[in-house]
Amino acid sequence: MRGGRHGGQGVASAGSAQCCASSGGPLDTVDYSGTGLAYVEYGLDRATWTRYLGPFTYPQEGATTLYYRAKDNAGDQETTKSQGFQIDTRPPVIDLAVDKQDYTRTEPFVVNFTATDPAPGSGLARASADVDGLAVTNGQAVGLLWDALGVHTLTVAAEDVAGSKTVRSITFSVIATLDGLEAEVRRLAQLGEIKDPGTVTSLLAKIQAAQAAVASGCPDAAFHVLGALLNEIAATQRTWFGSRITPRAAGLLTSDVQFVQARTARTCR
Ligand SMILES: [Ca+2]
Repeated sequence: MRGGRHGGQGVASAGSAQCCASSGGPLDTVDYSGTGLAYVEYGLDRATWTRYLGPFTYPQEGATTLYYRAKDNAGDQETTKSQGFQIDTRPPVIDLAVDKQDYTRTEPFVVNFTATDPAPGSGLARASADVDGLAVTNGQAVGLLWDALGVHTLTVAAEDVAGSKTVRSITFSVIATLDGLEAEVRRLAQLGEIKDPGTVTSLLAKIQAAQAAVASGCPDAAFHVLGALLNEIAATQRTWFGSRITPRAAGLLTSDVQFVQARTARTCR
């Protein structure tokens, strides 16, 4: 920022750096005396002065005031000026966490993060979050019913007033379990994705049979019951039974039953 009053002496002006991320600042000078500029000096108080030789670094963060003045070769010294600055050298801090690593489809994933700008800083300007690129808000319960099995990512981005940015991510997984399958069938029935009450009853019976087999220490039986469950789901997609489970629900159940089956040991103890 070049400026200053017009008088018979050297005049210095400070570069504007409100809420700057950088801790340096220029001082421009104009000599109106015709004798030439002797020097410009600056200080953080009105007592200690440093000759200005070029861009310099501020020693402190937060709100600070720069004092500066010029002197020409005629010995005229400018009245001390000052410029307020808000110096911010640290980016925002993001804390984020997941309640647990693995979620079944019917369990809500709750977005949980904090974003702050370390004091004394310029303050937090904005923060945003997304799960796999879809915007979410802090505290939001994100439904996972139709998400793919596997790893998903919560990403949080924050920016302070000075323009410093921080991005952090954390991952969680959507998995399938026997108990989760039972809840999933019930949820899909509530949503009308499984339309036939008899099909709901039959699917639940097989899942419960598999649960009983696992509970009795015989996962081999569970493996075969899950195979029968897959056959039943596939059968609903043939023309004759096509209306009993929507194709997308059938695809979801198939992938989840296969997921559980693959993790069910085939050796009966
Ligand atoms: Ca900051």
